[in-house]
Amino acid sequence: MDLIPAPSSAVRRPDGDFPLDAATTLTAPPALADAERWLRTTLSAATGLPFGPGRPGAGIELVQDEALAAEAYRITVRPGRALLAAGGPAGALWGAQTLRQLLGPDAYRRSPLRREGWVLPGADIEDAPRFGWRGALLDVARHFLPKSDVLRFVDLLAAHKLNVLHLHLTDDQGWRVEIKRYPGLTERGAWRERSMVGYRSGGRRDDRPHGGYYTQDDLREIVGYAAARGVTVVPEIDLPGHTQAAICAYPELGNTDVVDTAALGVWTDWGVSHNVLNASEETLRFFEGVLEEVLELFPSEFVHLGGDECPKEQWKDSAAAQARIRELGLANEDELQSHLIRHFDRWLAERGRRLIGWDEILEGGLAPGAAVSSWRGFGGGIAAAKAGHDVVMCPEQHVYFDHRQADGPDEPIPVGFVRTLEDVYRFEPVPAQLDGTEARHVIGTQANLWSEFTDSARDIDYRAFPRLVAFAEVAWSALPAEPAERDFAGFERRLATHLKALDALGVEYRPADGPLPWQRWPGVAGRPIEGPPPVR
Ligand code: TNX
Repeated sequence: MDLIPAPSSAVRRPDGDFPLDAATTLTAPPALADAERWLRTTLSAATGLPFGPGRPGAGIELVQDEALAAEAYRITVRPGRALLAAGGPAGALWGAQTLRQLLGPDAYRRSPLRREGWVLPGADIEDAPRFGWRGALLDVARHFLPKSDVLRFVDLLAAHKLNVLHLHLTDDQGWRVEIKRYPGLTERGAWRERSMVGYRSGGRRDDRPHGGYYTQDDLREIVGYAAARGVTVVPEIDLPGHTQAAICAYPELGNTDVVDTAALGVWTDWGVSHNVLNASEETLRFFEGVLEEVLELFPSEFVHLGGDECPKEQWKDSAAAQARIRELGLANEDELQSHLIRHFDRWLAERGRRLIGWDEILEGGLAPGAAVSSWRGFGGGIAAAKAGHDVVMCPEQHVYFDHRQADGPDEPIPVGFVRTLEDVYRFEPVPAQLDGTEARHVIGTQANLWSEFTDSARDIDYRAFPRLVAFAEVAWSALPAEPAERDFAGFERRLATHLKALDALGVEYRPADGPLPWQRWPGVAGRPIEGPPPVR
């Protein structure tokens, strides 16, 4: 049956095959309406069969089974009958994805190649995810990704039972979310004059303006579309660093006593800008205003506030920042950063939400309710989990999919580490240093698609696939007794079928033997890190 990600158990019942035809019905209780609608729409388009409503006890039937966990499901296929029992709406959506997969790669097309011969193979399947947070980050700040491509990416996440889309909405190079009370953020902050092409050392620029942003209605649409597919969108508003786009729109947000922030533009370089927020009360109020609108758009429990890579030079030079440090009784600039994060940790908690930030938020003391995205390796995540904080493991040495997936002169824009499909398949999110209780704080894992060196959905497809397929199995499927027992050869066999599904979906994954000519970026400099990633 070649299922990916591998289910907890799957038994083929050759005498249970269920041939589908125009009379095959689809029923579900109101609580599972999202899964019913998705299944009817998707399977009707691919097969040309109507899947009209029917009676319980016949055809394809979705039911809720309180004994199952919310994301768990069970599928039983017998002649004339396919029963999908799910713990809740999410489990029903994941089971629905499995039903499509059981029909084979042509079921991923949007119009029927044939109207006959559709068979659900007889089977007994039981399944539930290993982690509750199975994420991917899209960096729509460095290069804007049109809304239609974001919606398509949501479909791809859901097809792999990934359930978190972390949208990196703001950075030095662009502000991508409409904020009604501060229109300048997008009027000015969403556009830049040009971009670096490749790494700084190559000295290349494209001299072509770049930009774009999502209106609040666009974001409501994305959030709703994702929710109907089991995917939660977690917004990221990065602060206090990675904020040059906001500062150029509202110069009073910057360290005006050390730089002429009114002269800044949206940054046209990659890297870490030294222009960071000041720590005044007014700036806190400004971002509370931003976040009030963000909370209205994104119902997710977690809100990501970045906190990464905030250079402290301007705070060291700024009399205002130093006065603020004294006034607040803080020891240094790290504690000032920590003060800002703590402020928003509290502010979010008062509104029933939780803060998540990059592992730099550990520096100067972690805010009480904060969760950590561990990106500079496992260390931050280990420290946070040991201190009782929740952690999403996304170490750059393993799951930064902007990094290349093979070594070779044709591989586009060599940044970071080489991480092959097999490396990703063997990635283990829970480090051995954590005991059982601590390990439960690893709520999941995430692959990050930073976009300095990808400027279209085609580039993202190439970087993300097929590695995201391997990653989905890491995030979803149960861990074998020994991590070394991960059966990569078996995965590759199943992948051969799954690549046909990706072909049917129109995903431009990296071919196993390397990039096609138009997938290369000849002569564009990167910054490769040679050798294997450091041991955790
Ligand atoms: C580090 S991950 C960053 C990003 C870059 C990425 C490139 C993180 C918190 N910061 O801003 O895009 O490296 O790989």
